[in-house]
Amino acid sequence: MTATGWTAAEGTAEDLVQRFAGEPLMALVRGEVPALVLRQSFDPTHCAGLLERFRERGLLYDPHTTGDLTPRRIDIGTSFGKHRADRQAFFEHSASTHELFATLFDGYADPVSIMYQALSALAPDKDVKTARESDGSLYGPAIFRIYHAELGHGPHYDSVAKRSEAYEYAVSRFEHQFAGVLCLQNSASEGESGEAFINNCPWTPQLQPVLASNSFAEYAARNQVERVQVKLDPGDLYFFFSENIHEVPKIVGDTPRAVLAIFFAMSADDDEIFVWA
Ligand SMILES: O=C(O)CCC(=O)C(=O)O
Ligand SMILES: [Fe+2]
Repeated sequence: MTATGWTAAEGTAEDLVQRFAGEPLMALVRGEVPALVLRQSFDPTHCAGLLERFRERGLLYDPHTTGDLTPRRIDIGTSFGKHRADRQAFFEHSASTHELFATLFDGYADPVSIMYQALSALAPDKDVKTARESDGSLYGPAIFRIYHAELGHGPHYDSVAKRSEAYEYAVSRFEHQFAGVLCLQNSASEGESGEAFINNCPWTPQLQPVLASNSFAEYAARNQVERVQVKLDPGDLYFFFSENIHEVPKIVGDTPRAVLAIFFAMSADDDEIFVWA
């Protein structure tokens, strides 16, 4: 909380559409609120069930006891950022994710569909779809991420157009980029562990040296940048403008943080919203 009350907007998608005159996503871009939070969008018992399913299918492992023992994030899905350098391999990996997700949730509600439905409800005038190229190649639809101890994200922003400059990909055509995160499991530790902070500070080229020198915290303090932590329980979902500088404090303790994440992008004058991971 800050003196100016820059706080997340919570409610049903319909509440939020009403509150922001039909355009809650644009309210994020304009910095009116740091995040849109939709509580209990997904049944928490299904969150636990899905994690058990992943374990049974061998998709979860403890990086502290596997391989070279380097803690690393477990991704179930296709990360554009990780794979985009090799276009063909990226789309092949994405196709295998679509195949995996076709049966992975059997017996549970489909969390990917639930995220897409929530996003559609927040953008009633737009057509929300998995990002694709003109030849029909599909990007990965969403990604599960499991963060063990010591893992998080330092201050950064996400924008394919501005940060990655991946102009050879269709997702670069959009003006504004966002992220959505559904909490499946919190790390047990109290405090800052694993819960995201959003800064009221969209990236500009002037910020690049600040990020490059790892001095965003000092910059933010000097400039009294508003900063809000989004606290979630399993089943809660939040959306934010990923061009704002944001971070996920490192996980502390033995219980990993597990989420389902999407990136998406839109432009005011474009009928489509493209979603990927
Ligand atoms: O997991 C989150 O809450 C945010 C993740 C994030 O910032 C990212 O994946 O770039
Ligand atoms: Fe991010």
